[in-house]
Amino acid sequence: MENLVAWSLDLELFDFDDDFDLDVMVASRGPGPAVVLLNDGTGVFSSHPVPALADQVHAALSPVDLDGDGLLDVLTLQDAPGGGRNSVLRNAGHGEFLANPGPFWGPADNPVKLDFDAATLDFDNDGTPDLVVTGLRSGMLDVNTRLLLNSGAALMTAAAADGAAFPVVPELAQSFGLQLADLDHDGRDDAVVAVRDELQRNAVLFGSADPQDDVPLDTTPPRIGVPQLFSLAVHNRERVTYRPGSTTRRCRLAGTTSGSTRSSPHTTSPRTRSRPTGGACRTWSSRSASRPTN
Ligand SMILES: [Ca+2]
Ligand SMILES: [Ca+2]
Ligand SMILES: [Ca+2]
Ligand SMILES: [Ca+2]
Repeated sequence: MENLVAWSLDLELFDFDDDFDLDVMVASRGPGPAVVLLNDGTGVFSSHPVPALADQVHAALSPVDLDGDGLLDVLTLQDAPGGGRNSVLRNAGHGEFLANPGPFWGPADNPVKLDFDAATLDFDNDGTPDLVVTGLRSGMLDVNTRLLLNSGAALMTAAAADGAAFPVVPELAQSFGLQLADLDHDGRDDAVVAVRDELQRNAVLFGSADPQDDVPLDTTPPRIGVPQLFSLAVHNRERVTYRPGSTTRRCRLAGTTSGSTRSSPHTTSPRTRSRPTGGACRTWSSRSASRPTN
């Protein structure tokens, strides 16, 4: 097997080119940039050069739709050998990405750090994925775990408690991995932290409402996006043709009956009807799961 990356600390499977199959992105600490392998839909992968990654090496990556356009963007962490700033690669569709446009993550909220992982949650319940990043503490008082709020156009450090999502304690000085979930079902996100310190155990921190933590209740249901629309269509035995930034066509398959589909209580749309008549296709906007445009 060809060795494409010399030093890699992360790998993600996601749909890089928006054609509904899983592709591979491999982080690289160099020499050489990250590697993207596109899936042809049958499990055969081929290298896909990405100009936005050409000058970049990084420690970790995380796919997430930051700007809410239905296309997965990519966060990259430590974009330099030995540590650096983080970046946002914004998905422009069809496998093309723009490096930190705007900038989406400006220098003031993106200092040079030794970040090794990022996890998302909608901390402020405004429908946008917010971000917690963590990594190695570079000094006694270095805030190595931060909460960043996402306006949909930029990431900004949360104002609360010097920007720390977690306390600056020795136990969390070498955080290498982070996952967020509501483990105790109290409506507040909790955190599981992987620690690279032989003297410390991995940690679970429970979100609480006390003024020091101030983790709010999660009151916002997940948004319906294109993947959910696709899965509804599969359930209804329909064929879906999706073009990013354009329209989505849904066609009832021959020999099937159509019906209405209720969304779950956790979706934003109370009901999505799916009754194409006479076998005809219907076209939806790619931003809407429930309103035919013609
Ligand atoms: Ca793909
Ligand atoms: Ca996006
Ligand atoms: Ca948010
Ligand atoms: Ca909880």
